[in-house]
Amino acid sequence: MDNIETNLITLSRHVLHDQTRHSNARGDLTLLLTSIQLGCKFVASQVRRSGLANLTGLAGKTNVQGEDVKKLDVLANDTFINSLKSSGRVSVLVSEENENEIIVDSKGLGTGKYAVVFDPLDGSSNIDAGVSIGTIFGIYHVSDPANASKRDVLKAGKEMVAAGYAMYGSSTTLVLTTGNGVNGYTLDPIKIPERHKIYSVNEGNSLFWDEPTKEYFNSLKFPADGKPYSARYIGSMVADVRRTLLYGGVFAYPADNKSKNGKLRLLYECFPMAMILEQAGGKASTGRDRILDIVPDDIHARSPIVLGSKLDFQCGVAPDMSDKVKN
Ligand code: P6P
Repeated sequence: MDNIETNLITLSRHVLHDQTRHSNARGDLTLLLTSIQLGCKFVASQVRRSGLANLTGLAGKTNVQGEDVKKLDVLANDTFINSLKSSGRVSVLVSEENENEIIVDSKGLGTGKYAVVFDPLDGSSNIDAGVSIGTIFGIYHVSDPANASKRDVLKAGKEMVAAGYAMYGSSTTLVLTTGNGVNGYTLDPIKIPERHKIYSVNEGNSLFWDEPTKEYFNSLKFPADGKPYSARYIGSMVADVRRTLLYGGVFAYPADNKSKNGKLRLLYECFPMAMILEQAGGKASTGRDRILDIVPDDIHARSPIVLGSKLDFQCGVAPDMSDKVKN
């Protein structure tokens, strides 16, 4: 019989162990993360069944972003809202699928001491193509649950206490940081490689890019050393960021003259991924400023984003872009 590990370290056990570092830890974050994990497991099972259970295709609705909402989107959103509410540990929820924040009355249920911002099914436009899609989430502490409001999430990304994503692909992986490094669901510590010649951006937008952005990507495609970067772009942020986290390189969704602030949402796409990348030893910038220093002015605010390996930020970039990206 192989020497099979029987001392199983689950996500809950790992986080509980990690959380006991904090003297006032009472297991609230562990319980909250367990409710998120439960939601991810259920959504993963539905994504796997989606072709069979007629869960793909449009649900005949559009979300606050005006995007066609697919049935799995609705199911994922409802699943996470219900799972988070029943944890009794949240008092504010912000979802990409809901125009307004959701204030939760946790009285009698629990402490309500957290706010969760999430994209329940990121990359959902790829569902029918079988591309890996996922859930992205960030967690803020709520100082006064009895008077919770969106002000509890309109705070700099660096004030998040935890962030993570689940990717629903050939297998389901959950990657999480509570500000003490990054761990995968199998709890293998994740560190992004210092460098890898891969760039990941939607070149179809290059017509609309400003000059520094064009120069930056040209410096990767036509480098002085004659060894260009490889292009990899899936169009599902969770899948593109996961590849960047595991292999290295850079992922970007720059601003352009079509989308002045880029396309990706600051609170529940850029912040969680920025926190994960920094905790894994990488960087995350708007192209000018550190993403996690930004204070959002709206729960659905957008931001340009460049994230990835430290050294790929500095190699051969355009002069003015290098000033922007280096921080
Ligand atoms: P584009 C998916 O729709 C998404 O929100 C992210 O997952 C992804 O990174 C981005 O949009 C892709 O956008 O314009 O390249 O199709």
